[in-house]
Amino acid sequence: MAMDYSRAADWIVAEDSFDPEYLGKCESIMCQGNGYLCLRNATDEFNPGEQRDLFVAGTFNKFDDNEVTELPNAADISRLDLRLDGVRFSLLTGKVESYDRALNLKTGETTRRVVWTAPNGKRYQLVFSRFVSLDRLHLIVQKVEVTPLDGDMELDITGGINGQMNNGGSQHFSEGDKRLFEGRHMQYNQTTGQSGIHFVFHTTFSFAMDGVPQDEKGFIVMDRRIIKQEFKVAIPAGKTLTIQKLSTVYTSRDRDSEGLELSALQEKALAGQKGICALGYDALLAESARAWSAKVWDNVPVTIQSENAFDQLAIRFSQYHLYIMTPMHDNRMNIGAKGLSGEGYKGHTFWDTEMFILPYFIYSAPEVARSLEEYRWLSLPGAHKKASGNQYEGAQFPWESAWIDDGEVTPVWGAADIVTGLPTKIWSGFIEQHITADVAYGAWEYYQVTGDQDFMDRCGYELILDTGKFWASRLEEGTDGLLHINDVVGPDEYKEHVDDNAFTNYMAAWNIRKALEYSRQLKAERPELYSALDKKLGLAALEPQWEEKLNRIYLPQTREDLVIPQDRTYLTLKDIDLTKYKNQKNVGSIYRDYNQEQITHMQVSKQADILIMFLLLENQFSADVKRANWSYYEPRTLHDSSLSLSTHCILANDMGNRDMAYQLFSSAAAIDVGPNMKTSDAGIHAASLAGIWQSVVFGFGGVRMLDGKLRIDPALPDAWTGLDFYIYWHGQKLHITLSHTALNIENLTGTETVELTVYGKAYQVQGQICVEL
Ligand code: IFM
Repeated sequence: MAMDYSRAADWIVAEDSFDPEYLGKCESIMCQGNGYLCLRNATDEFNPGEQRDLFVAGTFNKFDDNEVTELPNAADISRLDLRLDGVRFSLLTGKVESYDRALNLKTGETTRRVVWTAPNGKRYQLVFSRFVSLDRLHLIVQKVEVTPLDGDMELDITGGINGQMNNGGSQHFSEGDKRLFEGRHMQYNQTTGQSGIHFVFHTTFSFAMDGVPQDEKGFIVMDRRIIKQEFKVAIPAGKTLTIQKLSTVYTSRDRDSEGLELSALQEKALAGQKGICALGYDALLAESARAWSAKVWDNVPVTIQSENAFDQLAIRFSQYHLYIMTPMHDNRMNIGAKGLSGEGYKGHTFWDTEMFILPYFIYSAPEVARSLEEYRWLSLPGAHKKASGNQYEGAQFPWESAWIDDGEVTPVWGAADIVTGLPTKIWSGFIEQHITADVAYGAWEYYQVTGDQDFMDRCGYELILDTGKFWASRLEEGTDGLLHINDVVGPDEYKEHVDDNAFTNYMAAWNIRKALEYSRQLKAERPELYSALDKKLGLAALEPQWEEKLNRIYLPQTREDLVIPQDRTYLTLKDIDLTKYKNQKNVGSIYRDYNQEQITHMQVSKQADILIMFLLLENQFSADVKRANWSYYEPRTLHDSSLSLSTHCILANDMGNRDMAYQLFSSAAAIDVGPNMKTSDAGIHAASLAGIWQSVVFGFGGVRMLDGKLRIDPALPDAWTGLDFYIYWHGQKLHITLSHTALNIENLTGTETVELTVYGKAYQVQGQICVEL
């Protein structure tokens, strides 16, 4: 079984055959959603080992005190049991004569075409299609077309709503009401045990024979946590029966349903269900496809001219997932590390948002970026709780976040320790602290690129000042008279309990510097806002502290060979031969030979650490320093986190190593959509997908915001002849077209002049400019 990229130019990601060993791959990469909900693409028929997931953003629930809160796996509406002339349809039996399963990235529709010979020798053609509407947030639509190929047939269809789902055994819901309305609309509701969120589901079947609607009467079945209908339909030879199943999900977490009694929510959801039933699959699909075009494909497309069609497919795949994973409708929610595509990382939000995903939205859909940073501002109470719980001041953001007032939700125990035989303790929730500066950086980056003063006044200044306050309290007095940040995990999670992780210290210093700068600026220019923030945060007392501490914070410096120590001990640790792990097929193989404790004492890195600093604080480091550190750390980095490759790709391009950059881009691009069938079982890699866009636009496209200024220093890989993309800068939409010899920038908005530099030369664009490269 393999992925099929032969229709990449037609926006199609496909698999060419069915293999029950690899169900997780397409369940994840072909998941469908709209940021409100997301349905994993488990096949309609049951398969052992499948992972059938339906998530609604923000509906977190904590099963019990031994577990952390997570996104509950809601009732399933996707399963359909079919019996063809009395024989259960299953690709594990009989013979699969032909098979094709495809995701059309342009429309968001998946289609699975099968010709199947049943064990009794009769042949059938089945086409399964489904989509989740991009703009009707509650809607999931399925269609199955069944054609007998050997004479008349009788088809039994069973489907409905199944509340027996769980998350790895944890059942998050209590059972609720079941009811059938008007003989066709099945209703089921369930309520989360701890957070008390009501979910109301409806599903409705309809049938047509060769396009002519049929009035089929179903037999209603109710069972424990299940409501379903059974239908029996005769299909004459040469005819095709089309089954449509339209489903909706509403929850009491929905902003426009807050405070509704369950009965009112049920009524509202039923009315919604009846409304969409009046429309059919094709009309709803066309409407959703139009929404995809308007929002993404006609608005901010990225076009790569290359002989290698996979590159174009990969960037479209990345954009597709960025929209289905992001709760654009509600600023109380953020993006999970696996989006909404699987149970991995429990739907929690990490630094992945600010460092990897946020830039996409800042430059492509600033209003979405604003919503993501408003989530952080709304989460400040949780950040205060975390800081004070650790005897610090200000806002300390949780390493993993869920609902806005949850605070820290990182699980404490993880995978097996091969030496002790115990679960490994996950220290990130306790001491991976750089996230606090990352959040502040995200807010600042949003402001610099958009100029959104209203956001800054309401949320941005407070985020930067309150996090600056945290860092001032976090610094530790050293015997050398300097201030240190001891006992942390940096971005490289293979190193635990380290002192003075360079990334953490530099980012903390950046955060404090920005806080001081803004505090002074507000005092001088915005006395009212300053006084409100001073009252909240005590700015007058903080300013002298910030100033004094900035002078004494320890920032690891370059050695003679220009290498900066990643932390106090990294460069003194033993080197081991990493060849085996560098050539591994699947990530994390080092854990098969060593435990975390042993890995902490070797010069081996999981992911980009110091190197991210060179991107964020680019102007602070010379090209020589970047090159020296790249050459030192990359050979010791296993890229065991999917976050690693895009950072390396962008830096490789910055250093002029275009071949290496392209190789790294190709590896990053392949993580989810690529041919390895085991990479995505627990869900797609959200940050890495955004990293593909960063590699293209920040890497090869050369776009960067540096100290508030736009810089475009492009360098295309040899494999590409052109690149075309759009970015927003201070409300102006720029269309950027690139070849190896020319850079064309058109200001499509044209209401203001955009200033930028290209390879050190300044330009102003209100209309269009062309720069020879
Ligand atoms: O945030 C990342 C981390 O950097 C590496 N482990 C996985 C996390 C979630 O993607």
